[in-house]
Amino acid sequence: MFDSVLKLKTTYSKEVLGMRVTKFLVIIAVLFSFTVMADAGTLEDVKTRGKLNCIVSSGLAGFASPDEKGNWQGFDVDFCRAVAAAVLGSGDKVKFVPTTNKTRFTQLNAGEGDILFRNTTETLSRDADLKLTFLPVNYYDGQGFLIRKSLGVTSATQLAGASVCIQTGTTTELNLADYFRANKMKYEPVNTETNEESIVAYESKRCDVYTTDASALASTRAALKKPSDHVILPEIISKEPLGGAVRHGDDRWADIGKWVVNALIIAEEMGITQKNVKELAKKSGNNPGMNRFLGTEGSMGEMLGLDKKWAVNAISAVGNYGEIFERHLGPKTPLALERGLNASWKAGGILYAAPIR
Ligand SMILES: N[C@@H](CCC(=O)N[C@@H](CS)C(=O)NCC(=O)O)C(=O)O
Repeated sequence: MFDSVLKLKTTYSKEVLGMRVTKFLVIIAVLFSFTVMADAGTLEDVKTRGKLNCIVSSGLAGFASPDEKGNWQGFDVDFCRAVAAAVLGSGDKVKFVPTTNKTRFTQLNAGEGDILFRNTTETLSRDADLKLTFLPVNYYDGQGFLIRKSLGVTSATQLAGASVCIQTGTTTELNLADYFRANKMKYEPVNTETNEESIVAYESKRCDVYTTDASALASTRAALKKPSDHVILPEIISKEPLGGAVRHGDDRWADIGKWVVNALIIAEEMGITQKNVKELAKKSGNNPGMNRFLGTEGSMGEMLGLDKKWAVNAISAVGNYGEIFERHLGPKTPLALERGLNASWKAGGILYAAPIR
């Protein structure tokens, strides 16, 4: 090394050498800043800001909508609150960023939100082309049809020639085209940008039928003037695994989102609830898995770059997955949805989170 420096000294004048060193340092600095950018530091940004910016929908009762006092409520909202609680210690430290289907990914990629929970289906193109990292599925859904009973239609196969309300920028419009093509039927699309617009169009009979995720249809039907005049057809024409998402390029942040979702699911499996979590976390018990979860043993929080009470804080803020579901979507809510596929694998569903160990 010293030899080569000597050789450089003899070959180049001090000025040329100086320029080369400067150039070299600039390149190193640029490469370093790219590495930092690729590693994004969302966790640090959120901690410095003291708030999580969470991208949600513009309003879908049960999933994300502001109540009469302007407080956001819903299933997706609680996932935002759980992440905020795990990272910042309080489920209230969230700024909700309402988006349409069309703008949600651009807004996430532009940094207007740190994370997205917005009735969003994981697909290959959204991952590989739009560069989103999906978190574990938090609602297994599928696309259905809502129609006025008076039309006498009992199956989606009778929808040839129908006018169909759909929202742009969704998997819904792509599935609809596939379904009608495969069944050699024609339809007339009536495009809208939000659920609210779709409801107006549907109620004013600008479309015969409204299609979207079955969970959103349950929410929409409950919001209609006379829900019992409308029926959801039996066909489910697609798979819609709904989940949170973050931008590509920040693995640490993606890990945090992923393990918070897993923690909510695992808490239900373990019988850890919003009510008992603080008591359970007071001391180490003789269930090692529970101890790891509660942070009374091991260093799971530390590995994520979080406090050891990260999972306790998340559950204290919103409860476990089952509690969130019951509160916003379950049989006692206007949506009246059954757990179905979204039951824990221990109760006949397919919710199955990777272990915290
Ligand atoms: N899961 C599908 C469909 C999403 C979707 O259409 N969501 C509607 C359901 S009605 C929504 O969230 N609307 C609320 C809004 O308009 O802001 C996707 O990811 O493309």
